[in-house]
Amino acid sequence: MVGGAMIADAAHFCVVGHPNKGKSSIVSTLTENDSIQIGVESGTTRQADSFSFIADNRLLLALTDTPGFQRARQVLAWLQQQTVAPHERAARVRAFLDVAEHRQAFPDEVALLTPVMQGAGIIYVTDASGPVSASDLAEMEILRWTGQPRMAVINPMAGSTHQDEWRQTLNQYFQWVRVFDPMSAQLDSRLQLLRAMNELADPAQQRALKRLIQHLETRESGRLSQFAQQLAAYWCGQITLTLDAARLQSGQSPEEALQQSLNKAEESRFQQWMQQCGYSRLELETQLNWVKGFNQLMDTEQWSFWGLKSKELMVVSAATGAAAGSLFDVGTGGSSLLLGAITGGILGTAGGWLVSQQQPGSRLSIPGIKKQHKIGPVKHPNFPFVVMARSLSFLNLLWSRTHAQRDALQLEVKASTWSQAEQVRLLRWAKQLQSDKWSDKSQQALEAWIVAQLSENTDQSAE
Ligand SMILES: Nc1nc2c(ncn2[C@@H]2O[C@H](COP(=O)(O)OP(=O)(O)OP(=O)(O)O)[C@@H](O)[C@H]2O)c(=O)[nH]1
Ligand SMILES: [Mg+2]
Repeated sequence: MVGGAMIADAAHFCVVGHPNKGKSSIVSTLTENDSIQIGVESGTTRQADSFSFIADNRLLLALTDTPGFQRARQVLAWLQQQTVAPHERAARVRAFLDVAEHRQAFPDEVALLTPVMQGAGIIYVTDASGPVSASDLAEMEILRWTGQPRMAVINPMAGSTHQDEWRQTLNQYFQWVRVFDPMSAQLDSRLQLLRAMNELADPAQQRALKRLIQHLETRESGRLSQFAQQLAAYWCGQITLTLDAARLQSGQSPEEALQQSLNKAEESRFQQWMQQCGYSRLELETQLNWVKGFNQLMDTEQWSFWGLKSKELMVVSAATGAAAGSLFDVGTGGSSLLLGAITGGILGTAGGWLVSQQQPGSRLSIPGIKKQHKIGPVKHPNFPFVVMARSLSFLNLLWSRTHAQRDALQLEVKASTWSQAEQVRLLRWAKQLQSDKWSDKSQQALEAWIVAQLSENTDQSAE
């Protein structure tokens, strides 16, 4: 049941096992739901609850998260009180559920066996961190008595030191046994699990699972170009962002206003990506935890972490300014730095270099309000790097994350890892944008470069 309605034609599996073995984490990753409670303490999940994966308005998969087995040996003893032929075992489990007192005596077992006996398949979760105990065996035996399709997952959360022993035992009770880590499972291993569910399920559920597998595959291949286009559009928007000076709130400095708008644009872009990937509550952190308020684009004092250090910046800026000269001709610095905006030293703190106030009639004025002064765009040569590094980093992390991971996102420093030729390219693109020389070709080249950056990361995380 999901939301009180019977699940017709959707695949339905119940995630069961000992307390605190990562059951909820698995449900969270497979249904892409980061609102499911996961906790270090045993007994986080107190009642069975179903979560669904809906694609194109169709409920394709329902997973029931359950509390862990608490009294498996006693339940098995009750089941075995009578001599029961193998074909009568499922009926015996039903009889167990029909005894009203069992709801008080065995609330967790009743909660997890009820959906199974209503037709759900079983995903049994263990971390294989200790030897197989008598109560573990009782759990597996009870599940075998249900007669429902059964698969087992070893969640390697605590080293899984007894994997061989567990694997051999699980093979006796389950039709499919694999390692699955809900914290790091990329699409490939999720698909592997779904394909196994597909093999075990009945024909109606198989249709739903096939549709789900196809949906995930198509979505993944579409995401690369979708994200690249979105990132390119966002970057171009930030590089050329200007404000109308006449609309400044009183007492607000042009720098403040522009910084606010740029921060907002980043925040809103990040929020949209979060939503697209199904995250409802992600926090942004940095690897420099001791610096407070370090998580906004326009924390300019910290730009050298995301962007380039002063020396690198000097070299790359000079190379970009020197049209036909040597790429590394630092001697052309000063006058040929990006857009000629830097005169007082590249690493001046937030101040005059950040903003150019254009005169009426300048190229970047918006038609209709040409007479107004424009604030922006930001001309510091590190700005294009910082915007790109932060957003690429955010997207990479988001993409390789699973919904069971609940720690804050820690952006990584990126711009300095790009080759000097790439850095020069980025600055040239920024320069073209700011001088109105942007072309479709530049746009395509920028998107292709972003695709390469994103693919590099997804390839690495799949290894
Ligand atoms: N390192 C690591 N930790 C994990 C993994 N899976 C789960 N955890 C952690 O283990 C703890 C328990 O995870 P849950 O998913 O809540 O486990 P559960 O089986 O639902 O627990 P109960 O609801 O209490 O029965 C949480 O702190 C998780 O963050 C894993 O694959 N690796
Ligand atoms: Mg749980």
